[in-house]
Amino acid sequence: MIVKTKPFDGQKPGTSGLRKKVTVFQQPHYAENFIQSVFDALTGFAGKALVLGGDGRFYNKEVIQIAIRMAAANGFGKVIVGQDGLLSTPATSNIIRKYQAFGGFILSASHNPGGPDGDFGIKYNSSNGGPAPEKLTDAIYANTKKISQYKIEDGADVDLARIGTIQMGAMAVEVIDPVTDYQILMEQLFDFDVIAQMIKGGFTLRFDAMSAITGPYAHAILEKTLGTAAGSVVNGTPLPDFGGHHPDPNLVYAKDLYDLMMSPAAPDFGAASDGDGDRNLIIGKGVFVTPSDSVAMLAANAHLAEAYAKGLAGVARSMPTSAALDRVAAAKRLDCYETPTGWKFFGNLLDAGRITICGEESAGTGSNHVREKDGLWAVLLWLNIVAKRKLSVKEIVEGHWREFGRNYYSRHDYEEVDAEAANKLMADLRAQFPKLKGAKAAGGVIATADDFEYLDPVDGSVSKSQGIRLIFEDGSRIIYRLSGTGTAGATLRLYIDKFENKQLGLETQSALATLIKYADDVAQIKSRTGRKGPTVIT
Ligand code: VG1
Ligand code: CO
Repeated sequence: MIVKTKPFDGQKPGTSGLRKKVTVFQQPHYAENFIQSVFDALTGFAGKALVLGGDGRFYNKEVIQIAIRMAAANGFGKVIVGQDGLLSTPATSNIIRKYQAFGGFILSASHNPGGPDGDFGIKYNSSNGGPAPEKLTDAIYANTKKISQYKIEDGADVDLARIGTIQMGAMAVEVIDPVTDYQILMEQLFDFDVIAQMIKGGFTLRFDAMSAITGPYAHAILEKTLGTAAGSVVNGTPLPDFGGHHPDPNLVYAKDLYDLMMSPAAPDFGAASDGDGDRNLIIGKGVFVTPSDSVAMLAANAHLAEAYAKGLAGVARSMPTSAALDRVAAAKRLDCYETPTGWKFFGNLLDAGRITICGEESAGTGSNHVREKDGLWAVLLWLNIVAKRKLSVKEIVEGHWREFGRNYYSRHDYEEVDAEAANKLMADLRAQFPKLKGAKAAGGVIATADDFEYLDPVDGSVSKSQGIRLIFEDGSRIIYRLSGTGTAGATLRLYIDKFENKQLGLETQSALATLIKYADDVAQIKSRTGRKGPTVIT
């Protein structure tokens, strides 16, 4: 049936899909309008397959049913959906690729909180398994502003608890186990025997699934297959409100894990993932591995795992991610690309075979095995490396710093600040930065001051205004940008990166103190936002 509707506030393409408060999505026709706006931006899907899944957050169940009915009415031949409407982001990417689907929807607001007062989101991924590129998100956004109708089938809800295939009109609905295909892929990439041996030998770990989607995957892979002790996966049942927590694996929201890992009772390895399973937090006994370091260390050691034994084609990092990866690339003579924030920018490089491993400072790491960042993949690669090298995480981290030097790195988030004040801050910085070039500041000289612009080397597209950078002569960097994933006010992110090859054991915030102070002086963050300090420091 065809339902008449009106253009709606579909939001400019963000870092990752459409993200809004649950209460916004609950407005009549809201989810339908967005889904139809996506379908209207696509061509050639008649009779093809669409993959559907979500991270289990509040409203997942409702929107999955809407999406199935709309896929049928719009002429898809088949929907492949995770049991109970569940699929992690990397698992969705894998299923799209493996079954050559036309694309897929992931229902998630990722690391944002869930529940009736929390956030909801819809991401569309294309046939390569990756987030819709900017061209497509622009077209979707344009459709949201002119939509007048959507197509949806009538009828009862599909029973998503039962694995198997049923028909909805001319369309097949195949309900699959969310874990099986993902686990098969992981077993192909990594030396499960070597990891299992290490675990048998007494290696202990804790994985915190944060009551989000990775629970079922971690139970199956870590506990049941690799043999970690029962209970080593905690918060392993996906809950609609994530147990009231923020499913963001950082030092604030995964504090219990951090505290454990710094205590005498620490297991050998600690890790966590986010709402939709694409992020990873890695903490060794007594050592937190910053995500920027983690991608560099994984790139340096990846050849120890089966899938990467032949070496890497190249690597990439998002612009605000520390330059630790660049040092590994230089030593190994690999191309190293610098992209804007957001996984969609890695897609072309991966598809073109120019890179094998890539990552973001926001705890996203991944490879060419799918087209999304992948939390459990990073955990398994770390375990594979630890098992092969027979060293602790701490020994690997410290050895890496001795070999490559250390990039002290931190991100300061000012969450949900007044949007107008944040926009003004950025506008004033943009007006000011040409004057900063050549300035003596924070004990150094500013060599470059600009607004990051990316020229995609594969398709030639240009993305402007991706963050203001102050780059010092010694390579230290201060970066300011506004988040594209928040749902209330604005979130200002300040990133600080400083290379050091002598003093390797400093405390991060003190090592960066001069740069941090200068960053605030230039942008007047505290006075303009009215905040005494950042909401989250990573
Ligand atoms: C944040 C991170 C970015 C990440 C994005 C989506 O974006 O900084 O690195 O790709 O979230 O991650 P922003 O625009 O808020 O800085 V996920 O795990 O929320 O899909
Ligand atoms: Co995520």
